[in-house]
Amino acid sequence: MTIFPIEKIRADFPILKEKIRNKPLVYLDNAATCQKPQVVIDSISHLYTHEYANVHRGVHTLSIKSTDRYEGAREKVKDFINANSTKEIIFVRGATEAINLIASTYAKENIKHGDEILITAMEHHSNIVPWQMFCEQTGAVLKVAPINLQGELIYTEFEKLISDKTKLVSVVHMSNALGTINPVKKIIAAAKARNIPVLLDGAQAIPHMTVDVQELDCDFYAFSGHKLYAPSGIGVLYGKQALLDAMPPYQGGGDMIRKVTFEETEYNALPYKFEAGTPSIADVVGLGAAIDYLTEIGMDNIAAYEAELLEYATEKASKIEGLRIIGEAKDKGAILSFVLDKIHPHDIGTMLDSLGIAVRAGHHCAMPVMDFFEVPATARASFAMYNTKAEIDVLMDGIEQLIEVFG
Ligand code: 7TS
Repeated sequence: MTIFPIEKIRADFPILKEKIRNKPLVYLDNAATCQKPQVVIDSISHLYTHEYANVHRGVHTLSIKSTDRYEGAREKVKDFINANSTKEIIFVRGATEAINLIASTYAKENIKHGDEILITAMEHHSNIVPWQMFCEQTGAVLKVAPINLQGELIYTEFEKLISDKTKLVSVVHMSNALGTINPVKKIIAAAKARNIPVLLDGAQAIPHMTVDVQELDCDFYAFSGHKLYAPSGIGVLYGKQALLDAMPPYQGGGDMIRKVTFEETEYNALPYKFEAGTPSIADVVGLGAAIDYLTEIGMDNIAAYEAELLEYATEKASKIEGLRIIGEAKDKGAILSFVLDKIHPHDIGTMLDSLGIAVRAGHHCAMPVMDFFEVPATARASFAMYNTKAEIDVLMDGIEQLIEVFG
């Protein structure tokens, strides 16, 4: 077994040296967004210092350099998720925009009144609300596959909900509120058997495991850069080329056209057809740098290390009296959502902050999950590859202190 280079990795993230309230920062809010390694910060600074200009527009040296960097990052994303072609990699603002893009292009073209869109009960709001809006506008129907008390999809119920009316399956790969990793291969196979396209919301899965879109055989895959050690404001929509080719454009403007007259406009080829306007150039370059960094460490190594962290945290948390873990799926990523008897999650969050520990307290943009578990909110510790067992000890000691004082 390779030894995970945790000390080196920690040293690569400057913010981890910060003190919060005079305590060493223990950053456990990685599901909301994770911190950035120096190489990512430097890549942005380098671009702005030496190579910055607009992309796809100029013949001048800086524009060529900037375009090379930008398109080079697209190549890196393609390799990272094993897409077939860079034409299948669309840069967007994040997972939210990727899903909204599908709702306003693919869905608009292919899903009509009475047709059904199938999601699960553990979705983030960004994979619920765009479909509700779409259904309101078109008369399509949103179907929701239920979960069990462990926070797992009840697969048999999911299967029963697939019918000839289903025109899109859109499910989360890994839940942000529960940590559950869905049986996406099974889901995709079941949908494929009826020729139904599948969109995976990979916002949480992407930083924690190897994602191979060809092996998965999903039709669309959405993720955000900022949860993948890359800048905020950039994300990716992967789509199979044939589907993307057939879809109408998303936004109109510069770069997405080949020819414009007042009578008609001819759209650009993929992937530019979906990238209207000046993109977030430096953030794309930062995403490329993050991918290089992660590739060097190896996603499988990261997954193995984080599995150890989760196991350690779960074992310790299970021993704390009055602590209830929300989300106990067999297949689970590095997220520990919990509630404490008598202490509101927001108070947990505030009090842990006074110890230098950052966790998220709230509904995690998954209010239906909170309703299902009959809790107003949870406290959530979400781990990244730079976290350690020693930090988990600090968290657990902090929780014990809270219980002692307020429980
Ligand atoms: N899907 C999932 C599963 C998510 O966890 C999130 C963000 C999104 C979609 C939306 O991503 P965005 O980058 O477009 O905002 N999740 C969280 C979270 O758990 N806490 O803050 C944001």
